Amino acid sequence: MVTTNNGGLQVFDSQTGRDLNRDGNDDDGIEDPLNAQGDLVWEVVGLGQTSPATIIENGATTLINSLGNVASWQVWVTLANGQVRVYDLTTGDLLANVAPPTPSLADPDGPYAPTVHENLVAVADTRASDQTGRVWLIDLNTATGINIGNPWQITAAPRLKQPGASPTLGYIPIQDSSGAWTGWFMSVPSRTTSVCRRRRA
Ligand SMILES: [Ca+2]
Ligand SMILES: [Ca+2]
Repeated sequence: MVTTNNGGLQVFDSQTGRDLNRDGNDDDGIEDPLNAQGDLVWEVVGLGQTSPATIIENGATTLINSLGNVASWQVWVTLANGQVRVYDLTTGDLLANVAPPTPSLADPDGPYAPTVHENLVAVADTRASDQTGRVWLIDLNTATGINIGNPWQITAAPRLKQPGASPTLGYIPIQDSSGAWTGWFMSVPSRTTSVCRRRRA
């Protein structure tokens, strides 16, 4: 079980009384107080405001943890500064830290969890430079920003307002009688009130 709060990320063993690493001690990872309600396995503190976590299993990942193993189980979170961090679910190792194409504006309702769709990860934020909504993409397998000569991003699009939640990606049927489901779509909920850059005193 993975939780996030204003300070960071916590990973608990979802079944208390289970010995995850079979070392004879049910209290896995971080040693918990005697009467602790849960079994905290690892945590990261000091992250600041953090999005909900996106947990994935990806056998095709190229990311390797500190034990030298393929890091198939991963925790993806977005930080308030727009960076996306990828952690190994089992060890807590930081596997990748992916910066947005250009700085993003802190959003009091955000940041929003990365959305995984097939081999892509989509991140919605507000661009700091012009305060417009943006979606940018990360390669799921390598945890590097998608670059097509320039970083792949939708931004400064009149219909793409400042986001109010994570994007949704999917397919829609193409109306050409082929029956193919090849139309790719992305939907991004807009916020009702704009995020404004804070004035410096
Ligand atoms: Ca345990
Ligand atoms: Ca523990």
